[in-house]
Amino acid sequence: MLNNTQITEYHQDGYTACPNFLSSEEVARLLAETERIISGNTLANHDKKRMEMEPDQPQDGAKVRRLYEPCSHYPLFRELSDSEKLLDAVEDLVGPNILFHYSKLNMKPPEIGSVVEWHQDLSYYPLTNRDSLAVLFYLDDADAENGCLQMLPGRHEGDLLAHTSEGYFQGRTTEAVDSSEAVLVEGKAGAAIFMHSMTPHASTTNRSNRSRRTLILSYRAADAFPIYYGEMTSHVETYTRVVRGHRAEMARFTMKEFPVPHYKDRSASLYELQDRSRKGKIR
Ligand SMILES: O=C(O)CCC(=O)C(=O)O
Repeated sequence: MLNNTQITEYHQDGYTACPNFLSSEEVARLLAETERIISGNTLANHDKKRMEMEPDQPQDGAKVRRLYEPCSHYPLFRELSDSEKLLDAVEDLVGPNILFHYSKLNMKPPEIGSVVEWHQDLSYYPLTNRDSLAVLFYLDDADAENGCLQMLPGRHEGDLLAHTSEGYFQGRTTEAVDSSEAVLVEGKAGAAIFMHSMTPHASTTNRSNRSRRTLILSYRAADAFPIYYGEMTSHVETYTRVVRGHRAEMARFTMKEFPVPHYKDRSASLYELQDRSRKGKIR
């Protein structure tokens, strides 16, 4: 359960941080399971259905960029996504009927960990209403050097920032973000950050010799339905499940209109999409 200050902060700023949400034992168990899952995978030879590697490393390099959908594939992660403590907190923010939406573990390995450019999550998966969020668990201490999250407080209200150029979705904002407004969300391992799906966020590359592993679980109100059904949506929707309350009989609409993400050629992971966008390949 969140306290009133945290709930108010979430609604005002678009995020709230809860230090020590996970105990050090819980963090250690999640990290041990992560090590087990990634062990033996290399850039040249890895399970492409389950993980994405950092591209800028030798063929025998073992630096993983992201684990796909850990809460659907591995029981220890699934247990966390179903835990009462976590769902109580999510209920405080999106209401009693909750859908698990997706999960990922961003590894941000030492000295290489890829940049994540400014974006709003809802730009990737437009829904009929805005009651959706991500819970970001730091599994390592996170600070400016190893690429902690950065957010623009109070920018979750109002219209979506532009993420499109020449008619195609770029996976990052295409209008300038005033980074002087950005707040660095530093935190110790075990902290949970509850972030609204409209909150602009980003992170730098990892310039340190420490990892910055962050487990991300997304939930939404059960009456928030996809309004754009592209390749990405059809894949992600196969993993959704009601985790509290009941499924919705009605979709709830709170917006008159919302931009849809037209992908050029094919959908891709955030990292790949943003990289192609930087190289001017999405036009
Ligand atoms: O890992 C990060 O720093 C940001 C993650 C993120 O925004 C995402 O994966 O959508």
